[in-house]
Amino acid sequence: MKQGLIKQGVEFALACVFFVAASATAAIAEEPVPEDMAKIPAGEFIMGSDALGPNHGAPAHKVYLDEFWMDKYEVTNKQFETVFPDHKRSYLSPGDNSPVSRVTWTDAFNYCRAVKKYLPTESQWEKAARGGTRTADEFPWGKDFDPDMAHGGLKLKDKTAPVGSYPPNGYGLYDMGGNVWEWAFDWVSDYPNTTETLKNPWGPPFRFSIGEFKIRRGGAWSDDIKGMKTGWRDWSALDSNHYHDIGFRCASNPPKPK
Ligand SMILES: [Ca+2]
Repeated sequence: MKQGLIKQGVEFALACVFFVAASATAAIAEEPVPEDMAKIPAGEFIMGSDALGPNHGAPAHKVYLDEFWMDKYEVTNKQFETVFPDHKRSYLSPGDNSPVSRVTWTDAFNYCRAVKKYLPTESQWEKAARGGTRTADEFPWGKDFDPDMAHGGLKLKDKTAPVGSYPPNGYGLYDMGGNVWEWAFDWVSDYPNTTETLKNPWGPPFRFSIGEFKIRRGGAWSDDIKGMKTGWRDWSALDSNHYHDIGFRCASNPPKPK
C-alpha cells in the first residue's frame, strides 16, 4: 500500500513537471484556436458556491485564470483509440462518436499529453462550464434543469449520447453538463477559506492523508441532476477504470501575446 502511494507521489511530481512544461511550450505557439477548441478568456471569477455544501463546492472563492483553450467536445472512443487502440469500449457508450469511458485518470492525462494538450485543472473546467454568464449553483444553460439541454439525471436507465447531441454553452462547449463525468487534473482537497484571489490554481500536491482521489466534473447521463451544476465537485479513485460514465476532455494554451 505504502509503495503504491509513493509511486503515486512520484507520478504526481512527474505530472507537475509535465504540466508546467506543457504550459510553457504551448504558450509560445502562434497558431490560431483550432476548430475543435474554444477560447476561454482571461479573468477573475467566483469559483464554487456556499449553496453546494462543503464537500461539493463550498466555500465560494475568487480565482483568476490566464486565457486558455478548451476542447468543444468530450473525447470520443474513436479519438481515444488512435492513442490507445486496445481500449475496451463500454457497452453503455459503444459508438465511434460516443464519449470514451472506462478510462483511468492516468489514461486521460496520458491521452491529452499524447495529443499535445493537457488535462484541464478543476478551476479551468469550472470557468469553461460557466459559458461566461452562469454561476456555480446553476447549470451551464440556466437556473433550472431542462432535459432538452443536457443528457443527464437518468439514473442508470439509459446510456451515453453521441458527443455534441445537445446545445452548447455560452463558450461553444458541448456536454459540460451531463453525458459523461470528466476527469480534472486536481487531487481532491477542500477549497481554501480566503478572500484573496487564487491565481491559476491547479490543486494541492498529493497528500497521504487524503488518498488517491481525483476530481471529476459535470455530472453524467447516469447520475443526479445536481451533478450537472457548473460548480458541483465529485471524485473517484485515480485508477478507477470500470466506470461507464467517466470520460474527459483536454485543454491547451493560447498563443502568447506579442
Ligand atoms: Ca460531460
